[in-house]
Amino acid sequence: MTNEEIAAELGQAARNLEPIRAFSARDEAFSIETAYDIQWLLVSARLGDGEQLAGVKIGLTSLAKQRQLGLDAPVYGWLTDRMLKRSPASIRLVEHIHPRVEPEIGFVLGTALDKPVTVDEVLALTSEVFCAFEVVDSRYQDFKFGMADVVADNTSAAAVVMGQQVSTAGLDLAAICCSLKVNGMEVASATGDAVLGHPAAAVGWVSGRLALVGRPLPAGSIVLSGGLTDFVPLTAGDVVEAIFSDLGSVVARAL
Ligand code: OOG
Ligand code: MG
Repeated sequence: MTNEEIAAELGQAARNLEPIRAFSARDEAFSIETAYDIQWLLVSARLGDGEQLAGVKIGLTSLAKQRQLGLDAPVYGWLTDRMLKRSPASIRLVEHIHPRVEPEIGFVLGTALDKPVTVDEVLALTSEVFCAFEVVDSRYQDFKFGMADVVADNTSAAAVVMGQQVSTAGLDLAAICCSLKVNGMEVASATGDAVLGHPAAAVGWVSGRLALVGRPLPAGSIVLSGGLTDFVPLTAGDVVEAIFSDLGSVVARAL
C-alpha cells in the first residue's frame, strides 16, 4: 500500500467510526519513519479542512501506558484546535469508536519550541501548565496495534479536555499527585515523575524529534506530556475526574 492509501484508510475509519486492522499485521516491514510521514499526511488533510495546529501530544511516556499497550518507547502526534475542550466537558460516545481517557499534565509554550532543549530549558520556556484528560480513540480494532500503526494513526488522538491553566512558579511537576476517579471511586493514582521521571523530560524529548523533522511549535502551542496512569474506557453515564495536587481537577462526562 502507498502512504496515501494508508492515510486514506485511517481517515475513513475515523470518519465512519469503523475500526480497521493494524497495518503491521498486513505488512511486517511497516516502519516508524513511514508512519510519521503518514501521520503528517493525515494532519495536513485536517489542516486543509480548516483546522489549526494547536500543539503536540506525547504518548507512551509512563510505564503504566507502555505496559498497557505492550510498547516501549515514546511517540508523538498532533493536536488541532477542533480537538480541544474545556473542563467540565461532555464526551459524546456516538462521535467515537471506543474512547478512553487518561490524565495528563499539559504545557503552554511561552516562546517557540524550535530546537532541542533540556528539562531546565523546557521549564524556562513554559508559560503555564494545566491538567487534562486526553481522549484517545484508536482507529484500530480492539486497540491492538504496533508502534508504527499507532504513529500513523496520530497516536490515537481524539480530544483533549483542558483544566485551568496555572503558573509554574513554585511547582514541582515531578511531585504532583494525580488521583483518577470513575463515578467517585478512585481507580488509579500516580505522581508526575511517572512520566519519564519528569513531565518536562517528555517535552524535551519531543523538542528533539520536532527539530529533526523541521516542524517547530510556535509560542502559545500546547504540549501534552503523556498519560500518567492506565487509560479508562468510557461507558454512557460515566463521570470521570482527575484530581491533581496544585493543578486543580478535570472532569469528563460520557454521554
Ligand atoms: C496510544 C497513545 C498513547 C499516552 O498518553 O500514553 C498516549 C494510545 O493510548 O492509544 O496518548
Ligand atoms: Mg495520551
